[in-house]
Amino acid sequence: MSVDENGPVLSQEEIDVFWRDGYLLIRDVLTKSEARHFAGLILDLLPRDLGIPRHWEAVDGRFKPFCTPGNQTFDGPEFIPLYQNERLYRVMVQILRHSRLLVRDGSVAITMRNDTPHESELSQDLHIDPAVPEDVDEFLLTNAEVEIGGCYYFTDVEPGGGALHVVRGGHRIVEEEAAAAPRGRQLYDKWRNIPHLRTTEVTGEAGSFVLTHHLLPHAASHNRNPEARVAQFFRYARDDQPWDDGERPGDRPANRLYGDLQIAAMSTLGRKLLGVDPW
Ligand SMILES: O=C(O)CCC(=O)C(=O)O
Ligand SMILES: [Fe+2]
Repeated sequence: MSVDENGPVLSQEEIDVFWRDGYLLIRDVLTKSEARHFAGLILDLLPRDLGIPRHWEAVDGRFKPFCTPGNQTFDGPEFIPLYQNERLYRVMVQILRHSRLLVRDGSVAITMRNDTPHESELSQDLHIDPAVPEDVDEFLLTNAEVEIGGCYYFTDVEPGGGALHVVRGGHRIVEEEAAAAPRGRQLYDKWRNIPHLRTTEVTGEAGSFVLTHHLLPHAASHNRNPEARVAQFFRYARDDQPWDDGERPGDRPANRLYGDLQIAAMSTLGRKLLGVDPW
């Protein structure tokens, strides 16, 4: 990885590894102190009395705060720097070979230690979260369709510590199986439960970003360690992403309304990524 402030962030080898494996851990996207800061912001969402709001998810030690019922996007001014992180943007441009990008998601998760024995290390069904809506029958499998997502680790994520699990090279398996079947988007209960693939754990230090292809099968895992895992998810798409029609929750940021404080926190780049200004 380059340390040049304006040059490419990823080497050609890293880009190749991403396309081969469907994922890549990028270290030091944030400094340790930045990572600690954002971990603190998210941990502060937990009520002091640990009364977990009904509209949050809480499964197997994995807490998913919701900003308001039905809305998991945390995009208050304090979170805006993450959406417009220049290093991460440059990575996305290198991977997608397209500079006019839009960012969305911003959901967060806190995974606490959970000692309950389970047969699987996974705490979710193996799944994908593709850019293609569930009611569509076929993936287009074009470059413009590809979204790159993933998450920041704000805490050190060691083995057994609630890391994201992924299927190495699994995006290609999804592409091949979907292309070979009629209504390929609909396989495996819309790819919400993929039964036959084996996963790898993606550990990483605080301040890393785990980059994932939108067709990469993945799942959350149990945290057997004392340290909570704190993460936030983002997705970057080309501005001509064919499915991003603004009709679905969490869709195209152009349709979102931002308040003065959010807009004040946005950089020139952020205003474009968040759809406030046109590219
Ligand atoms: O928390 C994680 O590591 C993965 C979560 C995830 O994939 C999901 O909620 O869709
Ligand atoms: Fe997911």
